[in-house]
Amino acid sequence: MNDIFEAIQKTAIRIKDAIDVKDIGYSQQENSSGETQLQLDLQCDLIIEEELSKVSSVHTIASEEKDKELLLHNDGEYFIAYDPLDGSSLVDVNLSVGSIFGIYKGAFGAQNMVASCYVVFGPRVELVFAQDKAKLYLLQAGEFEFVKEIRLNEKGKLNAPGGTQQNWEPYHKEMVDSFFAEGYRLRYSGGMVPDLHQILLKGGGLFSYPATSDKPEGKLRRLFEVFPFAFVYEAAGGEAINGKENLMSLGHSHIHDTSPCFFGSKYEIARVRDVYSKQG
Ligand code: AHM
Ligand code: MG
Repeated sequence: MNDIFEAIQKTAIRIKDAIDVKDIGYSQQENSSGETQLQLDLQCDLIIEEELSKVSSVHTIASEEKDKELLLHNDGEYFIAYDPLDGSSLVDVNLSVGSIFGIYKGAFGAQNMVASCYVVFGPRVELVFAQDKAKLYLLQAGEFEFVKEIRLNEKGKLNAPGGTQQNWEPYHKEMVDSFFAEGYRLRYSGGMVPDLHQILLKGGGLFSYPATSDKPEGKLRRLFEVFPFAFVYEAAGGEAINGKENLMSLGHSHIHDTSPCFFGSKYEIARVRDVYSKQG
């Protein structure tokens, strides 16, 4: 597992460089020497593929940018699903973005997850790696240094409601409003990595991406986004559900399957469970 953690750190340093030097992320754009530029998220995908290819314990990878899984080492035991640059359109407006990694043993699937990791590319580069605990690291002078263990409070103050409000169910809107009525503050950038990171570091709150009329299965992908963050939130003492069930108890039938999802501290998730349990 340490070799995987080290490889992820290398990808983070290379992705940070790619974000910094890249002509702003439009695909098929020509650079100053007339070469076609690779879209930034595809470039990040290749960086991760290249670094994980060097780790013999990695059996197979699946990327949000690839249609199919890719076998790397027949003798490896780990299956890694990653989103190379989540929220990549936010790079163009200079907001934070992130990479997400779910590390599974033996096969992809929430029940097989053994570790999870994400990297936030903001004013600073921070990395959270979760096994039994969620640990925060900060990139300083080319090295990731351990900062602290992350623990959520029982109750937070932030509310990050995803999806288009027009397409929310009325009971979902009522629930979101009930938190605002209680003093919760809106914090939503449109990047799940910085939005979920903020809730984790500020002690708690709720991030939701519900089923909507246009996206009945939600938007966020189980293997690359939903399960990895569910694992981190549970390791930090929070909870993660799809409305009724724990996200980590869900299956998947395709690597790109999505799910409605709610991540938060215990108080907020209890309310979500209560509201959603009353729906059919
Ligand atoms: P992406 O994988 O295409 O970048 O989309 C994922 C992003 C998440 O980071 C974010 O939480 C969500 O899409 C925002 O969606 P919306 O604008 O519908 O709220
Ligand atoms: Mg994504």
